[in-house]
Amino acid sequence: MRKRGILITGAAGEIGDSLIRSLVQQGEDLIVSLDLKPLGTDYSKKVTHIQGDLMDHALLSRLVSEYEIATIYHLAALLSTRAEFSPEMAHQVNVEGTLGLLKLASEQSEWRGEPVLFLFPSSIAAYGMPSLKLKDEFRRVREWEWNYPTTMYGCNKLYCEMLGIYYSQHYRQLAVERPVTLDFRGLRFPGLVSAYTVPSGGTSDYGPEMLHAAARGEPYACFVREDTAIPFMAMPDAVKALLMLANAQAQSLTRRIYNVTSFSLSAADFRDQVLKFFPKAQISFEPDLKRQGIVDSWPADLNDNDARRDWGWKPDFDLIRSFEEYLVPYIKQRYS
Ligand code: AKB
Repeated sequence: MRKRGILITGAAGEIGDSLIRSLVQQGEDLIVSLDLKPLGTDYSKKVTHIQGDLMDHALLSRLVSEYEIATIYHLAALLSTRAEFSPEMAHQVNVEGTLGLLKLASEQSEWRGEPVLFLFPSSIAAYGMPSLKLKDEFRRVREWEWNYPTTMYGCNKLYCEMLGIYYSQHYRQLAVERPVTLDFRGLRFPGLVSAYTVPSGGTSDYGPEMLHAAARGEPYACFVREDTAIPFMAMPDAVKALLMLANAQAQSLTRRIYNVTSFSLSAADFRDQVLKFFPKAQISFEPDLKRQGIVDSWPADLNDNDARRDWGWKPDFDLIRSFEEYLVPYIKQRYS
């Protein structure tokens, strides 16, 4: 008999680390994690880590021969800045990797006679505001607005959202018998900030980089202008959103892709928060015009009313609580 478990791809990344921690705390005892890298934390018998490539079809086949996968958290992705340096590779990982996993989840749904739950973190990068004037005018964007991404990563995320909806609702639509299809649910995240990990390869990274540099006592040159505004969220809320959406009743969902957010602020406001807790921090602004262009194309804020209405979404950490009760205490501990 196969063992029934949860699959987490990109498990050694920022979200993976916190998600596994929460799932283990909740008593999940069969988690299969997949990543090119080893896991940062040892979860002993709770997590079976496979160090390997998502694109390795033989590996995925072996995986499903051993495990009955009921839920997939597909976190593996090349983020926005890194993806611009190797767009075709980003497409391979972000799109083909997702497609392979959607196919696997579809087959598993049919085998089980029950939908595999497929959780997909998407991003503010799926939006593309055409100008700063419009960004300022239309601040809290809805899910269906301004879907004109300007980065490979954003294009990949938006397309994979559509693929997920296709595999959930229209897969094999011409077949005589409707197959049991997977249950795809996606979240458009703002920039995420963790107390434990520093992101790499993203363009919202200036926020967490500023904070971690201050905690380490290192100077930081921020690569965007002071007035640059995007939404952010503390990592525990990102994990909470994923788990809430995974546990939401299918009947209560009116969409498959939901915005979620916590607080929106400018890079100067972010600096001011950091200075409140690390008054000696040396933070300067040296905008990189190219990366600035990417952040300028992202909305200043997200409208997450649908998530609030459909499955009761509400962040635990607003700006003040994020810094006072999560980021600063744990970061201080980390670097002390
Ligand atoms: C990135 O900067 O690429 C990510 C994102 C906003 O999805 N953090």
